[in-house]
Amino acid sequence: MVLHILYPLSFITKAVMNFDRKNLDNNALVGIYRKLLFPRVVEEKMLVLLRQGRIGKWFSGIGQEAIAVGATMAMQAEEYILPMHRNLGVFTTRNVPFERLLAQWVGKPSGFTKGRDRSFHFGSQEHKILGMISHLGPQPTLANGIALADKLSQNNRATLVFVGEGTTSEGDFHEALNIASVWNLPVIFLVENNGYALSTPTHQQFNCKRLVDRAIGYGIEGRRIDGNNILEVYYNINEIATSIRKQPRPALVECITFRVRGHEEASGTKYVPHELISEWQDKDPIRSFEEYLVAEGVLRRDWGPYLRNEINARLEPLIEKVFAEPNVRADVSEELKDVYRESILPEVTTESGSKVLRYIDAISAGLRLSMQKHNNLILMGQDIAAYGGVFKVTEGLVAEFGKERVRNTPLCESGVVGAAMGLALNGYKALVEMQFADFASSGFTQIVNHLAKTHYRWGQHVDVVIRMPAGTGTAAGPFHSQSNEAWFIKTPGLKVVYPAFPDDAKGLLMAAIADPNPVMYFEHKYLYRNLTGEVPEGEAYVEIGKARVVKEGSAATIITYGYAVHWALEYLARYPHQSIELIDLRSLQPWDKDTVIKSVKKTGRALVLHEDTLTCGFGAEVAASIAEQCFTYLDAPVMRCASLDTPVPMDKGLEDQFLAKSRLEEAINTLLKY
Ligand SMILES: Cc1ncc(C[n+]2csc(CCOP(=O)(O)OP(=O)(O)O)c2C)c(N)n1
Ligand SMILES: [Mg+2]
Repeated sequence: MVLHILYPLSFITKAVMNFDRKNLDNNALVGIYRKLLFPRVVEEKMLVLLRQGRIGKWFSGIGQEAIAVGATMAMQAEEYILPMHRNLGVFTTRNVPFERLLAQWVGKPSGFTKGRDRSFHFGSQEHKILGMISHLGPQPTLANGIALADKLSQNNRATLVFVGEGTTSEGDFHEALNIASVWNLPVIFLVENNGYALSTPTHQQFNCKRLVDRAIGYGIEGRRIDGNNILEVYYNINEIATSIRKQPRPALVECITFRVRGHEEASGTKYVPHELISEWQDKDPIRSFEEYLVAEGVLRRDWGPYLRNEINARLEPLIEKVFAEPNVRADVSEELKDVYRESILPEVTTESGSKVLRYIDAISAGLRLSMQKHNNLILMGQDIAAYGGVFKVTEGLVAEFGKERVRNTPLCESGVVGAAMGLALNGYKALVEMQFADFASSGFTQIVNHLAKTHYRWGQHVDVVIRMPAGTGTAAGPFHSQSNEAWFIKTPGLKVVYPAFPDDAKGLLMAAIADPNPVMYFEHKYLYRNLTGEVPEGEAYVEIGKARVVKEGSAATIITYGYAVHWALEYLARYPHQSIELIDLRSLQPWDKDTVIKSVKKTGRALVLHEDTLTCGFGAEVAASIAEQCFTYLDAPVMRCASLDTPVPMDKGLEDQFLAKSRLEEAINTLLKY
C-alpha cells in the first residue's frame, strides 16, 4: 500500500505504544505528564493568537512534544541542548519563562533578540540552550564544538542536538557526524523524523531504508525509537547520555514521529495524505500517555482538562502583559553598537627587543605567544599538527602544546568552522587555519551567517579567528590564489585584517586572537618567505581598524593593503622624486576612514590599489567614501587600480597581466597628470 511505502507505519502502532514506567513513582509520572502537557497548551494558545492576527508565523510541534520534553528531561541542567524550530518543549522543560518566549516571538524588548530575530532563533547561556539559524544544517556542527570544550575541560558532560530528517540531507549533518566520530565527542544527534520536510516526504529525501543506518557509516551507535512515547525517549536518551558522559563518544538517535500540522501554519497540509494524519493523531503522545496513566491509576480522567485550564489561566495574564509591553525602540547607534562585542586590547607592560623575521615566522611567533597567553585557545585545521600545515605556519606547535590544542581536522571546512563556533560558545577561543583562503567558500554559511550574526542577534560573542592564506605570486591558478576578502568585508559582524609587513602580521594576529569577535585574518602566501622585517619579540598588538602611513607625501595618496603595498613601494623606490603618500590600510573591516580622508584632503589625489579584482572589490568602497567626503578637495577623480575581472589564471605571464601591478604605473601617471 502506498502509504506504507511512504512511511513505515508498522513500526509504531497503537498496540505497541507500550509505556514502561520502570522504577518511576506516581509523582514522577505526573511530573512528566505536566511537562509534556505544558508546551501543548502553549502551542494551542499560539494557534489562537495566530488566528487573531496577534502573532506572525508559527511552526507547530504539536504531536512531537514527547521528543523535546523527554530528551530534555534526560539531560543535566549544565549540559547544552541545541534545539530546532519545533522544539518548544526544550525551552519549557528548561523553565525558560513563557513571557520571555512570547516576547521573543513577537519581537518585544524582553525577548532574547531585541526584536532582531524571530521564533526560536536565539540562545540563552543561562538555560544552556543554543538556538538554530534558518539554515538548519549548521546546528549539529556547533554541538561538536560545545562537546569538545566539555571534553577538554574533563567535566563529563554530554551535548544534545536536534535535527529534522530533512536536514540530514545537508552536508553539515554529515560533516558533524564524521567529526564527532573521529574525535569521540559526547554528542547525541537526535533526528526527529516527522515524515516531511516542508512538503517533501522522506522517500524524496533519502534512499536508505532507515535513517538511523547512517550511524553505521560513521562508526557510531545508532538507535531508532518511538518518538511519541515519552518514556521511551527519556530512557533511551538518559541511557546514552549516562554512558557517553563516562566514555565520550557520539550516538545517533532516530525518533519516529509525524508532523500532523503544516510546515508552518500558513502552508497547510494539503499534500499530506489524510489517512496518515489521522493515524498519527491516534498516536498522539499526550493522549497516549494520559491513557496509560489513567489505566495505571496514576491520573484521574478529569485531571487532564483540569490541568489544561490551570495552565491556560496562568498564561492569559502573561500574554496580555507581553502585548502591553512597548515595542523595541529603533535606535541606529544601538543597532550599530551591537554588531560587535566591545574589544579592549591587552596592555603590554614588559618591553621587549625586536628581531628580523620573515613574514611567515612572524605569524608563527604570534600564534605561539597567543597559545601561551590564552590557555583556552584551540587551533584547528587540515594537516596543521605534526605536518605543520601546508605552509608550515604551525610547525612545532603540536610538540609544544599537544594534539588536543593543535588539532588536525578531517577534510571539511563547514563542520570545522561550526565546531570552532561551538568551542567559543562554551568558553574557549578557537582559531581555524583554512588550508587556502579559497576553501573558505566551503564554510561560507558558517562564517557569514553563524559567526557574523550571532552577537547582533542575541548578544553572544563568537571568539573565532580564521586564518586565510590568500593571494597570487605562486602560479597556483583559480582555486589557490584568490583574494576573497571582499566576500567578508561586506558582512556585518566580521572583522577583517590583512597585514602587509611582518610586525603587523604578528601584531594583528595577536590582536585578532585577543578580540572576542570573529576575525578573518588574511595572510599573503607570496610574502611568507619573500619578506622580512623587524618584529617585536614579546607580546605585541596592532589595533584593529588603524591604518599605517607607510610613507608621507603631498602630490597624491595611494591607499592599499596586503601584497599591493609592496607594489606601491617598488614604484616609489623607482621614482623617489615623486611625493606620494602611501597608506597601508592593514584592517579592512573596520577600516581607518579618518587616516585616509585626512591624507586625501591634504594631497587632493587618490588611487585605491588592490590585488583583488576590480568590480565590487574593497577599492570601490574606499573610492566611494573618498568621493563623498573629499569632493571639494579633489584635483582628480578618485581612481582604482585592481586586478582584471577574471578568475586568477595559472600561467605566470597571464597572472602578471591579471594583476593590478601591471597597470599601476599607468594608473599613477593618469592620476598625477589629470
Ligand atoms: C539551507 C536552507 N534550505 C531551505 C530552508 C527552508 N526550510 C525551512 S525548514 C525546512 C524543512 C526542514 O525539514 P526537517 O529538517 O525535516 O524539519 P521539520 O520542519 O520537519 O521539523 C525547509 C526546507 C532553510 N531554512 N534553510
Ligand atoms: Mg521533517
